[in-house]
Amino acid sequence: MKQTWSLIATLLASTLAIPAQAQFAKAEDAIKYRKASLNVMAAHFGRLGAMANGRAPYDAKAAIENAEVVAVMAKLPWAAFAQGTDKGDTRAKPEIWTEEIKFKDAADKMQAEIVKVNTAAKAGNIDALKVAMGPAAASCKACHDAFLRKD
Ligand code: ASC
Repeated sequence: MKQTWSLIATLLASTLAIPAQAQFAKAEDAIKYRKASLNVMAAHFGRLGAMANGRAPYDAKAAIENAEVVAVMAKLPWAAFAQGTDKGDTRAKPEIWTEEIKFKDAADKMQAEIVKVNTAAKAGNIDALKVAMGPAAASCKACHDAFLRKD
């Protein structure tokens, strides 16, 4: 019985470990991937921000396209914050791995705000977009303040 439990525990542990290991051969690959997805997200979020604050003309179609890219990108970085990817060319703080629930909450919060940005973009209404962009930008900043080194 003892052996069975230890076998189950071993199998479970290896199953849980599969996703990150299967996606990224090396920590460096995971770091590059999460930075790339966050950078693409930031570029498209920035274009929405420019429209929302009047630095760029409002273009309803472009707003929808940018919001859709942000929504897809917003899902990607998190699997790349696997255990063991804390060292290297990264400004990720150790708290990402010591306060995992708080980190996940911050990631979930951002994605929830991005859903609202998409709804606003699809409504074709600049005022709705402005309203949605504030909390979305705040959710980016909250996560950076807690989990991104400043150096
Ligand atoms: C952006 C961007 C971020 C957020 C953040 C909001 O456009 O690239 O990371 O907004 O600066 O405070």
